[in-house]
Amino acid sequence: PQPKFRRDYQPPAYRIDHVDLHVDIGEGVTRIGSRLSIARDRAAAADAPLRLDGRAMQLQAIRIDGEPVPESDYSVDAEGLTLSAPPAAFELAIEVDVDPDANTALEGLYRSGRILCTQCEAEGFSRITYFPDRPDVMATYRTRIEADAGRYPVLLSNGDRVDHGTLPGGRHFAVYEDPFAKPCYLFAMVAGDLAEVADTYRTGSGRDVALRFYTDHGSENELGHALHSLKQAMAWDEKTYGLEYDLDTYMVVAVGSFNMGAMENKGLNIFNTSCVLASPDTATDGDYIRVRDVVAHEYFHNWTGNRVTCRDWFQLSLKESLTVFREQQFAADHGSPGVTRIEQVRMLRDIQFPEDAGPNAHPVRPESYIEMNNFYTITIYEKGAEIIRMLHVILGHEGFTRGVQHYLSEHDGGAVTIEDFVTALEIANGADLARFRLWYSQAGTPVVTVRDDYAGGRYRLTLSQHTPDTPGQTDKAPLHIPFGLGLIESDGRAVDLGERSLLTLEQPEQSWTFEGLSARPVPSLLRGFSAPVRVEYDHRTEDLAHLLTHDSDPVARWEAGQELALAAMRAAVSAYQAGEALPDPTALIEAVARLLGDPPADHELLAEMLTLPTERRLADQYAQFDVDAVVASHGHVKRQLAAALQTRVEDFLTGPSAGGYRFEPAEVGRRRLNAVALDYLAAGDASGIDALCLALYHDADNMTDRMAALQALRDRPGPARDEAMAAFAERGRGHALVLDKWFSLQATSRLPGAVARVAELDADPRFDATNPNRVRALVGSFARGNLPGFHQEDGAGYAWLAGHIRQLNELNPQIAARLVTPLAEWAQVAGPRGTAMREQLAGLAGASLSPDVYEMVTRALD
Ligand code: DPP
Ligand code: ZN
Repeated sequence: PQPKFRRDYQPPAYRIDHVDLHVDIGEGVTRIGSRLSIARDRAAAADAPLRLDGRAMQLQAIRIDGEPVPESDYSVDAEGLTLSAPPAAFELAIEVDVDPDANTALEGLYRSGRILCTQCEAEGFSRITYFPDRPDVMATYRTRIEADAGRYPVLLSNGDRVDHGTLPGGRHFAVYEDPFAKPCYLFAMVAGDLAEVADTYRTGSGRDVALRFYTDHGSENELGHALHSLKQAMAWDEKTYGLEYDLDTYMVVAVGSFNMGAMENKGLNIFNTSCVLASPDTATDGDYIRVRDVVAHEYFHNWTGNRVTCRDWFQLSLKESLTVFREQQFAADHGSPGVTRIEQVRMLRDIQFPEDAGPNAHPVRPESYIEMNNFYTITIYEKGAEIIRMLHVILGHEGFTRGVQHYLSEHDGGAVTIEDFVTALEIANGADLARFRLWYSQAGTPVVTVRDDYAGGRYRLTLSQHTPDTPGQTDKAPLHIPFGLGLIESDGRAVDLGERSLLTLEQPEQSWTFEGLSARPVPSLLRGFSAPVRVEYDHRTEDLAHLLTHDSDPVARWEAGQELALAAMRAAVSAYQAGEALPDPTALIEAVARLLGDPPADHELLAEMLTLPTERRLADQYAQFDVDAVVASHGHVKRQLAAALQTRVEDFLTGPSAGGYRFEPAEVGRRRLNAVALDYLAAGDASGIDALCLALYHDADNMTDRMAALQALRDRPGPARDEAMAAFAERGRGHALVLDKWFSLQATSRLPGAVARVAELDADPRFDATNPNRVRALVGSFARGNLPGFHQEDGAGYAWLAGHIRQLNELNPQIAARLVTPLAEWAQVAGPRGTAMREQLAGLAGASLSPDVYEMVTRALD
């Protein structure tokens, strides 16, 4: 497979202004007829060929202006069809057959259970018909779907339904028109026997929008939260950005087999059930939050992505990062802003920083790709959103909002670039973002090193920056880094820094001096996590304890606790490697005890502050990490802290809420703190903990409490665990998302024999390799969430994962490619384990691979 390069972009030689689709769903085969209104671009040569992408389809007929095209005028290969010299303006009619039942890649038209549905981003439309599958070809669509009325009573596509009726032979049809020109990746259609839940939203300008949500019969009572969230998102976008919805109908369909979380198809979102269904009995608070935010995310795409889309896929972050940032703003407005931010930072550090330090490091605007699906990464999405957040900080809320509005009005209906976006912000603000642009082109996490000294009332702070080399990129330039700063005095009060609470670091090194201080202040660094960088500073332990008690910035305050814990864990790692007894984390225990003496009022924030850094973050402290030392040290610190805190955390245990489950911040905080308490009590092996968890499991009236009990029991062999797990498996009968949670608990359990256990689950009749959620629950959870299991010393975990990659390479290359990542970290894993991981990759490289897996494997071996 050959890479595509950003620098090779050429505008399309032919425009397609309108697409008329006829989808005739049959038994097995589906016939798709398209009529395309095509015109040659004025800039193109008169003899320019027209290339149409198309895969996994059988061409049945091809006509130009009604006349069959002679075979000499076109050619077909495995990737598409070329018309050698078409007229300047014409109508092209094509008929193809596709087989949705045989489509396990879940791109194009495919079957999920009893539903036929589509997924076209990034390049799935070329599995539906021959078409230039690129986002800068924008057309209006009219779609007619015809199917058996009994099996497929509901027929949906983008836009408004303009016609429908019955046909002979028990069949029926529906016709949809989408008046907005769109790229083909936003095309969608659905056919199935679906339950509908409907509502109405009145826009700010007084238009009524029909909201229609669809799901399999039996789960319609799990749509209320998503519907409510959609209305919140619609109102929020009007209030915050002045953006209204533009069609008369907004449809959402839940499907059980879906590669992504959800898809923002114009007027017809298709969702993974895991991101739309929620009921107290089946979804945790975390799931409720995810559903709310993904529903909002897809809705926000209607402007940032659909009305203004991407010119080419190198610009993917243009729509994703801006939409993720809008989603983050929305989430902060509907929950605890501090906790929302902390969760983002945790994910960035645990997943994006390692990606940026490994073989898959790539700029937020990549220069090349082999398979675009491999670039739906945490770097494009979340690091991209951090870039947008920095723009928000630099330009200020009003300036940023004005800039986004200018961008949308300037480019409405267009397919544009990241450069167009940054330019629009510059114009709307009279700003110069020349250096800032480097964030889009340089990969790797910058390191900001902090030095300070205090003498005679003057405090001097020096920041220097360096971005490490990444594959294909060396000698990076200094970036424009907004650096949030606080200075805390010994009595806990913050020095008023005025404008210098946000420093601008643009040079390799810069210093700032603060005068008139009576004593050395404690620096609160990178407040709000104002830039996606690593901070290196020789923190004094007493400073961190001071910040943990006094910092008014929730992120910096939380971070102080994380740093204290990491320092304790690193000390344990050193002792472990030297063969010495692991030291007690005394400073950490004292600081946490002080925190509990004067805890923040926000229970969710307190729970967050009591949650230790993950093993993955500890591992990320080392260029190469020692698995055994990391696992032992993390466990040691946690057990020690748990033993010391036992009586304190018992106060946080709460029974079931009065009046049933409510998804609201105070209740979420209460349940979260309860879960943290159980976790510590289990880690400290508190007496009676098993019985306590089992009772909570049985008494719980919601999934959050139930999961808290199960998680606390997960690594504790005995009758309580057996009983709770068996009862939970029973609950999973007939509810796929609940069963996924059961699989995930098994996969992440630290009990001995982890690989044998997951291997047994492969053969479990409830495991289904064609369902991405089930694969993520078993294979993904094990490889990403079970450090000691995956890294089992004999290498069996690596071999097991490689086996799944081989199988999925055939079934669903997109999912297979994602599973390569844990093995691709081989260079970061010390000792024979790293070598064994590499051997599995080398073994995969010898097989016949899909482009998706090939790209991931070869990059990891480079
Ligand atoms: N559906 C995915 C998302 O919204 C890809 N666009 O991020
Ligand atoms: Zn998105």
